[in-house]
Amino acid sequence: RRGDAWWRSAVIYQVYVRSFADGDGDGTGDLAGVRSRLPYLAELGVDALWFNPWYLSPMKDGGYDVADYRAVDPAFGTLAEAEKLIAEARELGIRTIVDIVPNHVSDQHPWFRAARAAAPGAPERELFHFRPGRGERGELPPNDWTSQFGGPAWTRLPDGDWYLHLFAPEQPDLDWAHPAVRQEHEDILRFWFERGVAGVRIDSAALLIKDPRLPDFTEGRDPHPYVDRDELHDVYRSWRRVADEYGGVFVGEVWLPDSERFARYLRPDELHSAFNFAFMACPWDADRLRTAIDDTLAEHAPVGAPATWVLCNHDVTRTVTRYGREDTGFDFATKAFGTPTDLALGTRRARAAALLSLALPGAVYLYQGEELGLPEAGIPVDRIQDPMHFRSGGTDPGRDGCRVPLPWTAGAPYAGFGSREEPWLPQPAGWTEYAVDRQEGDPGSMLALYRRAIRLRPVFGDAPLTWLPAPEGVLAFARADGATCVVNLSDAPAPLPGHTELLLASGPLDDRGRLPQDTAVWLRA
Ligand code: TEU
Repeated sequence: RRGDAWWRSAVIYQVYVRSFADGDGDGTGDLAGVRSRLPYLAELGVDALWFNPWYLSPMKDGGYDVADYRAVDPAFGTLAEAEKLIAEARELGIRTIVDIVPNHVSDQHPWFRAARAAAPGAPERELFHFRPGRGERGELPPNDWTSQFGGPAWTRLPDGDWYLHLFAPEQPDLDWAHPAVRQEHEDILRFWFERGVAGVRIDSAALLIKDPRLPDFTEGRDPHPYVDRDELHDVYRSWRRVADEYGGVFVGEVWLPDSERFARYLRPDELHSAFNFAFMACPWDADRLRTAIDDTLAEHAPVGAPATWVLCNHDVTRTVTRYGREDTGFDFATKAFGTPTDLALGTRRARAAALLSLALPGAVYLYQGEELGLPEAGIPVDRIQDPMHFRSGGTDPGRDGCRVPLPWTAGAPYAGFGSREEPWLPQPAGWTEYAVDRQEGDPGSMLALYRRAIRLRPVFGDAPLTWLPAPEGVLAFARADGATCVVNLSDAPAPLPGHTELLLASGPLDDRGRLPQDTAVWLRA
């Protein structure tokens, strides 16, 4: 791998710390748990770990409500332990990416506590978006914006002022027009780069800047009052200067349907990379996937940024469940709640999708449990923790189903998550089937497939992708030295090119050596 450009083709494993491994047995995953499982991650062959927020937090949104960006939450461990973890991972050749949440803080952050305690109009309130309400007595929110979790994006304090929160009320939005907000975040970046982190994921990266007039959304969306504002680029240019001092890299959570607007963030003086949500949301359909891949490569090439390939994360329905449904794409608006899923079908497709994404040029993000083929778990209503569920008035099950503690050891209590106490989210019946120790002993397991694929992936080199002629419904492309990936999404078995070596297959070929439906192979000329 090219030394300082490791991120251009890395396999990056997302660790949702709360649910990865529990080192102290209290029912919540922690840094001790991660440290104990570093050999597992090294064996899997990943290049870097992206940790969801591990900072001090009241956990109203799984740690995306940060009370202190320079402290590790005691439920997870200590700062000293985080430093040890970063160093130990590095010893194994694994880099660390932390998750910075710049759009909002926790309502328990000292800045918001001070703002709340101050009077309307006080300078402490200028770090946030405080406004008087509308209506005769100010009883109506200042504008019509709604929270991403449902309901109004405004909450009123007893003194009559309202404050803005694009997410939960416990996550007040910062005012990025304030110089102290900018300075603070550059200091936070330095703080973590000084501790050896190699990269930073930027949460909700396109939402930070608001139109200072805070106009009603219905006044018109162009330019949008808080999504993808031009002033953001100025923020990321100065962040980039900080990152460059340390050789650090950014991956932005930039949700934008417009690919030209998206690519504007990926510039040599801004973000190194951003998540490819278009690929994640793409249905399991050959034409749609090919278009998504072509569009991705076309939008990244002119700016010189590597593509990223994402199949799932801690916010969306797990891949095998999604692919087992009739509507296989991910739609934030509907999420296809409750549609029946065929897990055998979903698993077959997820195995093929794993080989597809790992063969594409760019970096691959892998969400913990994806390598085990975990399905979305049903969470009993009285155990749901996600604020999205509560803010939707209970109509949305929320995102906990993809955040269930991992199964490590089939015979152990709580599937070896490590707990004496019951895990913070219940593991469904049958979870032990997916346990790491079981899959390690099974060459046909999802884990075995991921291990082999990640190890073999360098055969594709840095070469660009060339599409090969293929029957309808079949994706076939070549990369370096004749390394080829073929995925069959049609219902007819696909003949494979002759004179090739079969490197890896996501499932068995048929008795005539053809590639069955929902199966992928890697070949070498
Ligand atoms: O998500 C931002 C984001 O785009 C969400 O609004 C997304 O639409 C939502 O999760 C739908 O499922 C990031 C984090 O990934 C998420 O976990 C946090 O809840 C959110 O920011 C607030 O920090």
